[in-house]
Amino acid sequence: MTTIETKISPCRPLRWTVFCVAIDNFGDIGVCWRLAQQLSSEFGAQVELWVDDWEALQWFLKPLARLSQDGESCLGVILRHWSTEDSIMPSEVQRIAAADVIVEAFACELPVGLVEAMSLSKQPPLWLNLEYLSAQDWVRDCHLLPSPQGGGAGRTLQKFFYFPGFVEGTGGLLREAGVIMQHEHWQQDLASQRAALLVKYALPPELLALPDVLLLSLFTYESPAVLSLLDALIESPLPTLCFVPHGRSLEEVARCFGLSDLPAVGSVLKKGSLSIAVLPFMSQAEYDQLLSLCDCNFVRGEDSFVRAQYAGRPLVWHIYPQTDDVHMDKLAAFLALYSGESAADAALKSFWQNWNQGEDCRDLWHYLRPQLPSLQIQARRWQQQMAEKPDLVTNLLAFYRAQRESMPA
Ligand code: TRH
Repeated sequence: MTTIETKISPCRPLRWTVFCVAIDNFGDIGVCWRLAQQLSSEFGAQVELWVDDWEALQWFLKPLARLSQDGESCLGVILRHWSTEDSIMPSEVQRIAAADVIVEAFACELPVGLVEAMSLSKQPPLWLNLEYLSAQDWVRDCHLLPSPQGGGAGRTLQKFFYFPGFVEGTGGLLREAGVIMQHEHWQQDLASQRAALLVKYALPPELLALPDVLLLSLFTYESPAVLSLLDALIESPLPTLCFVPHGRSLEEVARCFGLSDLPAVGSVLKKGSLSIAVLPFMSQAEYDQLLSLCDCNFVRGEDSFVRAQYAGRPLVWHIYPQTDDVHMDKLAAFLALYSGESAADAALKSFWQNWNQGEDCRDLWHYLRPQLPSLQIQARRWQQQMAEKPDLVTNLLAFYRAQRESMPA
């Protein structure tokens, strides 16, 4: 464990407070929960994570069998419940204002009273706005830009924009130490790891019996494109086993199989060449393992998208849809970094385009599937490339140190 030294007190652990508002789905909390755990477990920081959507947080804790009450600690992180409307208790405000670093995730806006207390503090915390991930060029220009904030009665504070990213000049990606080694370990003996996965989720071992069965994981938003993929898998002459964790993709599965209710966790559905196994919402570590063991992963949003890259497997990204198709520019920016000019790349690009425009992907899947071995090599190359870059927390801590050193003693 590395303890980051500070000018203030060289031996004490740093105090971090992370504020998160869940806009929707799981990604906002997923990212903050990951960040908080890494700060605590790898850098010995004291971390408080304030989350507005307590129920959404429990989805992450349930697989760890650790449902938490406000103020309890889980995996070294103190979990707190807040709401943007209610102010935080004055006694809490003073304590939080004395943190070393305060992160407002995804521009969630700190309580006014806290900002005031920070501006009055002798040494205000480093204040960061952790932004959404994008591969677009402008990210480099905006990363670490300061934004002066009036502190009411106190001094003007600087808030810094912190942009994650894939290239130098950005904040990097969240990546715990050892995550790539972990994938290598899982992938060393694929057959037995896959068999153990079925046992773990009480699924019939015959699901793996068909020769050359292709393993997929499906974690997407609802879309007619998902339905067209399922149709393609059904009609294909080659067998597929598709794992669907609890979530929105099950809507399309139910539609495809003509079910009036969503299939329950543990269900196995079969049609044509397709078998579907419904999994529970797993812990983040268990989900990583699933990504590692599948031949191709359909992922979405931000965090599952990054985790699929660490798994070193071909992936299809269902990007979070935004108004005016802004997300399509984001998609193109990532593809420009990730893919090249080969036939496999062309198949991947066409698939991602149609997938994200909700178009029919049936024929495109039949074109993509034979390209998976080439895409596997490329995915592995990209995994190694990402693994060589400093991770987001390491970069954050370097920025913290630089800021503190630049301050008058
Ligand atoms: O859930 P997402 O769609 O999240 C987000 C949010 O919608 C957010 O508002 C939006 O801005 C952002 O996307 C771009 O997808 P994401 O980011 O992949 O988050 C899912 C999290 O859930 C991630 O941390 C992985 C985790 N997860 C598990 O822990 N267990 C599971 O079984 C599964 C399927 C996922």
